[in-house]
Amino acid sequence: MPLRKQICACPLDCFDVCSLVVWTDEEGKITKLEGNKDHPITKGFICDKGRQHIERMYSPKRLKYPMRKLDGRWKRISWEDAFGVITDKLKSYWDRYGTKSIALYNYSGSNGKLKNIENLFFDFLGDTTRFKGSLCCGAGFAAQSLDFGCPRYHSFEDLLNSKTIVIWGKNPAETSLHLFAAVKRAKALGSAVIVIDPLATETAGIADRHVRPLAGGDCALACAAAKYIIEKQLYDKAFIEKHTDGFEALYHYLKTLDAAALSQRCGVGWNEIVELAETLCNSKPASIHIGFGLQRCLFGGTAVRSIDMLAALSGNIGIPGGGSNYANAVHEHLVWHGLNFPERQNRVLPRAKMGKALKEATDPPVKMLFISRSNPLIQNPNSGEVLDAVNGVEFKICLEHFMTDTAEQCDMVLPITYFLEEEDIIASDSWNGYIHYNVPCAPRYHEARSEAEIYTKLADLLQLPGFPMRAPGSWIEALLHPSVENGMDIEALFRDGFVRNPQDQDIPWQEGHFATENGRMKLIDTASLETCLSEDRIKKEKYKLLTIHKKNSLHSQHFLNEASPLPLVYISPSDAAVESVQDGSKVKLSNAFGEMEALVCISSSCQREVLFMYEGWWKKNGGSVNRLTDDRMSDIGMQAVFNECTCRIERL
Ligand SMILES: Nc1nc2c(c(=O)[nH]1)N[C@H]1C(S)=C(S)[C@@H](COP(=O)(O)OP(=O)(O)OC[C@H]3O[C@@H](n4cnc5c(=O)[nH]c(N)nc54)[C@H](O)[C@@H]3O)O[C@H]1N2
Ligand SMILES: Nc1nc2c(c(=O)[nH]1)N[C@H]1C(S)=C(S)[C@@H](COP(=O)(O)OP(=O)(O)OC[C@H]3O[C@@H](n4cnc5c(=O)[nH]c(N)nc54)[C@H](O)[C@@H]3O)O[C@H]1N2
Ligand code: SF4
Ligand SMILES: [Mo]
Repeated sequence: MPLRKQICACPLDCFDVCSLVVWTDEEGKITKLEGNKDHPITKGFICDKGRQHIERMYSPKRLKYPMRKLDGRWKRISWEDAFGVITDKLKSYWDRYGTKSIALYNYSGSNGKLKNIENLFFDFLGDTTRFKGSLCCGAGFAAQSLDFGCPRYHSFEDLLNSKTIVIWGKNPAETSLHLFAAVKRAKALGSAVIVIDPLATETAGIADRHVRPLAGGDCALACAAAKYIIEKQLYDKAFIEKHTDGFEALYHYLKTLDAAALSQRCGVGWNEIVELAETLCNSKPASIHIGFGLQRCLFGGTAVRSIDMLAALSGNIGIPGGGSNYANAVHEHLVWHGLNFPERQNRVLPRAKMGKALKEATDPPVKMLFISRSNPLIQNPNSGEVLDAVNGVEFKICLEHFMTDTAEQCDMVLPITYFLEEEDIIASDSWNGYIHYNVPCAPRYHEARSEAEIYTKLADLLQLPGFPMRAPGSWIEALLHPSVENGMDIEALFRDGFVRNPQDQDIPWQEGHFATENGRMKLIDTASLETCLSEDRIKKEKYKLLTIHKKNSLHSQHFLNEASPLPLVYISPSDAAVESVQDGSKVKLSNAFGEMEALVCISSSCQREVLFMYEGWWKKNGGSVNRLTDDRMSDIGMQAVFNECTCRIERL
């Protein structure tokens, strides 16, 4: 019999940030979890990953105790011993090699804001080694920060005002179910849906028009459409004049570009380009929804900026039902209040080059590595090199729920509480403009502890100078203080479990004032366009390999129970014939970074010479797709370029 009902939010790094209703029985066990009907975005439904939370939380595979690897075997240890070993190691490496021999690698395993205590601890520890840059959305974030001052997303409700909805390099049918539901609702009410994606995704399945550019062809496509708009004098003169900088140069530059060359470069016929341009200008308002997939390439920043330019020229910025929607940077106030941070000269390594960077960091070498909220051996580019580099570090600690491939390579694992066992604030800059409050709903699983407890304890044992000692509850207060100052209704947050961030707006930039230095939108410069458009696009290997996100897993997390003996690779019917492979054929994929085995799935979603795989596969299923991915970085934003990957395919 369900007894207690509480409201929590899903902390997975997903656009939707669902509000959950959680039921706990007399023994304190969670028995039921469902989508909150009262939350304006969740609207009472959640995805399979959300529904699996109870199963994962009580999974026998969950880490129960701190463990240490000794002579290659895992041995249970007490928390006291774990803290003893960690503080001894910290002091010893610190004395022998300096604080920069100690590194923190953390990423996106949870949207819990209190989890950032990891960073806080390291800030007070000393000048250490940290990672910077993005595996996720960095190029586009940097792009919109240049263009608008910061990325902002139109509200969920405002989508219904769009006459045209353009979903560009985004696959919400798999990655954002609530956005997808809203798009379907808008379509039922009469909006036209255009999907721009090299793959025939499930999202493209509902489109009125599916434009299929070559991967990496978005800048050429946007420039081609912009050229048409300029030459036909269709652009929004009033908006351009009043609110933007940089038009004059663009106007002349776009005119000089050759239409046929642009069309060839993006792989989209001129008629289709014209149709896109006409629709954006004549079937307004048009909202563009730019995905994170399309900016994971060398010119990812330029691609997003060129789409922003197109949205501006067509007059779709700052109007109801419009927007060049990418991310929603409204939660920057969720940071600690009243702390005097020490000035730091950390050694900063690029996240996208984790393997190389760790190997090259020799003065001093990294001797001790904390890994938290992440699975870099699976998720980071060029994962073969990441494995080598991580193995080269003397002492590695992983804070986890499960024995992932990364945890398995470490010397100590610490069991972390599940979100339903801890207090936290949940918010994400990717879309949802609400702030959510989580209360502990159930007792902890075995000996799991939260990051807040672990790092506070370590700071105490080390007597870290200046580290602010607080009880977990008062961390939340410090975290919320700046938002309260900013107008957030804290009573509503604690009462309902969520509250809209006052920074979140239905129609960003409606008043014509941008967050840039001079308040005007900055149109992309012609030099950036020229560099991107003149890039040599010769493929290193025959097949382009896109590695995309899967509906039923958040990255590697839900591959925990995956049964397939090998990862699946999707190939077009015509390429399958060329390579003499059938459904289920075992193949080897290879390139200069590495090789892996996979099983073939023939799929008409693929274009000729474009393969796709889902990211997230574990070693037990044949290993990470990132053994093949490129560890260079995008033009801006230090973004990993997973989708630059090309490979050969060979039947085994
Ligand atoms: N179920 C589920 N949901 C998730 C996630 C998950 O792992 N699983 N991850 C979350 C996270 S962290 C993120 S970052 C987001 C990602 O969300 P999305 O951006 O929606 O997802 P991706 O799969 O990265 O890529 C989207 C699309 O980009 C297309 N694409 C690739 N290259 C190009 C290109 O050059 N041009 C164009 N036009 N399209 C291209 C791919 O074919 C793919 O269909 O999803 C979030 N939501
Ligand atoms: N080839 C390819 N690779 C990609 C991508 C791609 O599109 N293609 N996408 C990239 C993107 S967009 C992203 S965001 C990254 C994601 O990269 P990661 O963040 O490394 O990915 P996850 O697999 O989600 O790993 C998170 C881990 O954190 C653990 N975890 C969950 N909650 C907590 C917690 O509260 N505390 C602690 N300590 N741990 C917790 C989970 O069990 C899980 O093992 O992957 C990137 N990798
Ligand atoms: S993974 Fe995303 S869609 Fe699923 S419950 Fe969590 S926030 Fe909602
Ligand atoms: Mo991401």
